[in-house]
Amino acid sequence: MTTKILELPPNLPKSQNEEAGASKFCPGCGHGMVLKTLAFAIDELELKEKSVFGCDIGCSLLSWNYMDIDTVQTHHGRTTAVIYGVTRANPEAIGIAYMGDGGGLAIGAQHLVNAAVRGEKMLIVLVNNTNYGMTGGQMSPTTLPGQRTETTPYGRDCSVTGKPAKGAEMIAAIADSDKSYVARASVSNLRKLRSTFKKALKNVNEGGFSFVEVLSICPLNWRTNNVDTWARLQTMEEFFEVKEFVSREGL
Ligand SMILES: Cc1ncc(C[n+]2csc(CCOP(=O)(O)OP(=O)(O)O)c2C)c(N)n1
Ligand code: SF4
Repeated sequence: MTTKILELPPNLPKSQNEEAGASKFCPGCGHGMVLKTLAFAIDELELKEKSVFGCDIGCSLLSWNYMDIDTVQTHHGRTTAVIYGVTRANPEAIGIAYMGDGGGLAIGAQHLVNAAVRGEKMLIVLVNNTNYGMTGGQMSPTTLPGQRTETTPYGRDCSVTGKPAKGAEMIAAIADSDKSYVARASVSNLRKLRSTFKKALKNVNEGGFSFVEVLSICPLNWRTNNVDTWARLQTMEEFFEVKEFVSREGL
């Protein structure tokens, strides 16, 4: 019986690289879930051959060989600019820029704002785990009020740091609503995340700009067990509204 189970092929999307080997993310990390869900959405829309994937610095760079599609790895915060360079050079391409909240909302914020205002033909996936994951868990723009991190050991004090940045709300306010898709989803509901990615990719395939923020988990730096990790994600979902902010008919 055990042998039979071991013989079953893994349920991997075609757009995921089978030869990448064991996941490089920490056990329980949200990045693997987001990437696999994204790969399933690419498969479903048959966009694998047209897609170009860009990963940022941060834990997102661990996806450098994760997708079985053309991939480029860039400097921290610059993935957005590199990917819209790709789609400007090749307007047929589906550009996907994959980054953390630090890459998108701190060091790469200027590119994010300009890509949204100009309606660049691309999908930006911003994985919000409320900290700088790769460098050991410092405060990021999206760290929750009162959240303890390496650089806020007594909890984030918003009277000193300002309030957390709400990426999807900001992009919804500046993006061209005629050609944009803007949403926030969560790794707590992968079925919903997949349909969100599908709408976002369809919008890009039709020449639009898409932004999907995904609320994700970082048990290593949060120092949380399973129960506390999911409780933290629930707190995030209360603070960061999970919904579609901008959409259009036909997606
Ligand atoms: C120009 C530059 N500044 C700082 C760093 C150091 N650095 C590497 S990863 C990182 C934080 C990444 O956090 P985030 O973008 O939120 O992604 P995560 O690791 O959480 O997925 C920083 C500050 C760098 N690589 N390059
Ligand atoms: S540090 Fe956090 S975000 Fe990075 S791989 Fe580990 S769990 Fe994932």
